[in-house]
Amino acid sequence: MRLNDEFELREALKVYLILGSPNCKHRPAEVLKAAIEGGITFFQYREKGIGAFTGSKKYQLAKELQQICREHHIPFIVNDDIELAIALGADGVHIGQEDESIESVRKRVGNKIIGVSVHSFEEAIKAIEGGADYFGMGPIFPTKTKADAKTPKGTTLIEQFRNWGITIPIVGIGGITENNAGAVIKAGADGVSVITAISEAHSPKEVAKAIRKNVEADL
Ligand code: TZP
Ligand code: MG
Repeated sequence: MRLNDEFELREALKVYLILGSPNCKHRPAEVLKAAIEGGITFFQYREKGIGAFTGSKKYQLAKELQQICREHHIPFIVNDDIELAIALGADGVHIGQEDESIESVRKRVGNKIIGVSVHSFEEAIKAIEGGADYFGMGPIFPTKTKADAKTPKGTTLIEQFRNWGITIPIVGIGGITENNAGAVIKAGADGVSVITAISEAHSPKEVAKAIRKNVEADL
């Protein structure tokens, strides 16, 4: 799948699940399948944290999750690991400010999706000039999932970006649940990125469904 049309990408970003083996109480494949049934629209494989897989275990899990995404026409992208994304023929990558430059990643992945985490106006301009396809912005709310996460900033920066005329697709991230997803969309985001609200849910399907409903209601 290749999603380079900005409007298609914007649509696809509505309910954006991120996970890797450290985030799941149940098998990641089962969580992903349930979340797809519930209505997620985008998936990022992010293998980070205590006990994170490396090497062939990481590759095998990525491949399994990619296959599930393919069967359901859900874009599959990889966090940070550009080599893995290329080896798998993933739909794209998501990178942070500490990773390789966007220009250099673009040379390696061609016209695949490149998502970039941004936290300020300066980072945003640089990322747009570098050719980012969408922004991840957060943490919006407090999160325990990312050890080195910055202080939660709420939805203000997203609102400011929209007021400044920045139109690039944006997903909010950090502490997002079915109860606060609507506020992120109202602020101007095109979608919400969620890890634990879905990955640790008793029913990933029901939570994904509720988030999708609340996102659609405020779009
Ligand atoms: N980047 C900013 S916050 C975050 C990442 C990867 C973690 C989000 O996880 P959760 O469980 O949805 O708060
Ligand atoms: Mg990174």
